[in-house]
Amino acid sequence: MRIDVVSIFPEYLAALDLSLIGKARRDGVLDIRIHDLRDATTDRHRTVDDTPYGGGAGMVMKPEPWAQALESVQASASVPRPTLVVPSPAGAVFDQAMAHDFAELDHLVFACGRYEGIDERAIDWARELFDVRPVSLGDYVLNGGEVAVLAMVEAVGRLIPGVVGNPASLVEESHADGLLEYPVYTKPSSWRGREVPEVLLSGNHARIAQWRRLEQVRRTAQRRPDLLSGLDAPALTDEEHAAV
Ligand code: 6GU
Repeated sequence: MRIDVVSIFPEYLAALDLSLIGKARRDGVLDIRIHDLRDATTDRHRTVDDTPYGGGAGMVMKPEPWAQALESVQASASVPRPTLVVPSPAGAVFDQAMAHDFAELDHLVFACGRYEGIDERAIDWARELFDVRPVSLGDYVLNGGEVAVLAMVEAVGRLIPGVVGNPASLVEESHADGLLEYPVYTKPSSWRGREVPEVLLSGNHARIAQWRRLEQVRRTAQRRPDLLSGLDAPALTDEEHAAV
């Protein structure tokens, strides 16, 4: 999979050299290219922003550096119309389903805005070359798209075959089945007066699976009731229903 990130803070994306994503890059599984938006400017000061028409606080990113940077990425694209993700608190909320959708694509491009955002004409213009997707991490405000890109590249990248060593670990995790993950424990079985739940020491795999599933339902009802109402009714057994 090819991923391009355009940013005025390319150093922010250095974290993509680390851990499983970094290994996948070195192995050639992920082709991640980081670009400095200022390289697409032509003036002496490498200007990327200006004051907003209509007034108001803050600065707006000028459209031309974005057009130059995105045109140059598109010229070497691996598909005719790559997907352009524009991180923004005004976007559709990113979730595991969207991560799976993005993981199916051959080429993802991220345009990291800063300040009050990117001149809307640059976003509209980009629709000629890209499938444009404004995407938000959730209902809070970050200073720019870089941290959101780190989160999205990790969420998408780990779904690409060859990035996560053991694909089974993708199956039993939060959101894989619409529920939160069950609690986990490791040795010692008794620690500072706290015991590992007895069922997990029983060796009875059917009982363990049943317990874990019940804990998933309990935890989801407690912490994320919004997720339970989205589940199909038959997804819960009578006992699981009784637990919530
Ligand atoms: Cl994707 N970008 C910015 N700037 N702020 C955010 C966000 C994205 N998601 C939540 N807040």
